[in-house]
Amino acid sequence: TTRRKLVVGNWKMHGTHKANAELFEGLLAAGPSNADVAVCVPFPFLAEAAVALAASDVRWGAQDCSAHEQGAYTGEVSCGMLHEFGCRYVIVGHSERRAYHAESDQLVADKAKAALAKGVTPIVCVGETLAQRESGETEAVVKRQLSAVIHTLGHCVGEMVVAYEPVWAIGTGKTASPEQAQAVHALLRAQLQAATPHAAAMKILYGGSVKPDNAATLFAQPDIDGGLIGGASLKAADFVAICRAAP
Ligand code: G2H
Repeated sequence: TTRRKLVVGNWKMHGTHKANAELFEGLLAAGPSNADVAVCVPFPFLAEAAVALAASDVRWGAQDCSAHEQGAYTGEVSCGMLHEFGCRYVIVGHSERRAYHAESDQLVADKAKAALAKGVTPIVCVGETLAQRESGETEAVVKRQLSAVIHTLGHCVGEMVVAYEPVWAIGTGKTASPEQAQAVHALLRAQLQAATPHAAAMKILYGGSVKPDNAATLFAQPDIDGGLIGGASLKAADFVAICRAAP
C-alpha cells in the first residue's frame, strides 16, 4: 500500500490577523507538494483560514472540539460548528490538552466520535512522557490510549488519523529518532490491524520537533505517513520545506 503523506500544521495558541495573512500567502505561493497539507488554527481564525485557503489544496481544521453535539457548555465548540466552517480535520487528545485540561482517554475517544459524526476527520494524538519511556511503559501507554478510541469508534476506526507524539519530544528540540518513531508506529499499526480491515490505508503521523532538516528521514520510515508540525508550522518557509520533504 502506498499511503500519500499528510502534513498538518498545529499552530497551537499563536497567530494574529497580520501574521496569519503572511503565513497563508506563503503557503499559497509554494505550489503543490507530494503531501496532503492542512493547518489547524485557533477557533477565531477558522473563518479567515476558510477564506484564504478555499481555492487552494490546503485544508484547514481545529485543535480541539466538544464531545457534545450542542447545549449548555459555555466556552465549548461543537463539531457541527467546525463542519460549518469547512474544517476537514480536528486534532483531539493532544498531550497539552491531556496534561493541562485533564482529558481522559475516554473523553478523547468521545471527541473523535463526535467529529466523525459530523464528517470532520479526527487526528487522535497518543504518546508517552519521558518518565514512562524510561520505565519501559511506552508500548502500554500508547496501546491504552489507542484502545479507548478503537472501542469507541467501532466500525468507523478506519476513518481517523492517528498521531504519535512522544511528550518528551514536543517543543523541546528533541526529536525521536526515525527508528524510535518507526518502532512505535509499527506497534500502533499492528493494533489497528487487529481492529479494522482498513489499517493498511490509515495514516499515522509523527509529531514532536519535526523540522525541515529531519522531516525527510522521518517520512522515509515505512509506517510514518506524515507529520503534525507545531513550532515549524508558524514559518511559511519551514512548513513548506517540511511538506516538500514528503517523497
Ligand atoms: C507536537 C508538535 C505539534 P512541535 O505538539 O503538535 O509541536 O513541532 O512544536 O514539537
